[in-house]
Amino acid sequence: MNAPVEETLVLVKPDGVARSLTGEILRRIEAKGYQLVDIRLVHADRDLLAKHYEEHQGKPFYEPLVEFMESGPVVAMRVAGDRVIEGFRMLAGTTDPTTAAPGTIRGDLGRDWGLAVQQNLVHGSDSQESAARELALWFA
Ligand code: RTP
Ligand code: MG
Repeated sequence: MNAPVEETLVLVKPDGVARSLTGEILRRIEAKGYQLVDIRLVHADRDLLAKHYEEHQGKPFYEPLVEFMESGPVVAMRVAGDRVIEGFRMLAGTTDPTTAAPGTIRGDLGRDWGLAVQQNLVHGSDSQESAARELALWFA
């Protein structure tokens, strides 16, 4: 029997929505061959963000990260495909947009703005456990 198709949570962060890059980001996801299963615009509150970023609580960038993420709407997407968790993180590129490889979302479209936290356009779940937990939070 085939394994069920994998799903991941993609967020277009407030900087991506504000810069009208949602369409460009979704275009890259679809062009890669992944399938959009569900999508919603969410203005996340602190409670949701605290749960989403619980692994980062206590780190120096945690508070600026939560402030950034609640500064405007985000677009949450449920995206499906074989090995989509790893595949989307390759599309996104590494965390720091200044050094993310050209060809990636962060490398092509992001840069450092000298702010307290990396504004890097997108989030993608980093494991099957994270994906299940995060999809349940954002698509409750
Ligand atoms: P994400 O969770 O958003 O997909 O990104 P990631 O795995 O590449 O990065 P992670 O280590 O999980 O960090 C979560 C988000 O926190 C912000 N961050 N800023 N030193 C910094 O300024 C710093 N470190 C992390 C970024 O927005 C990062 O995506
Ligand atoms: Mg992460």
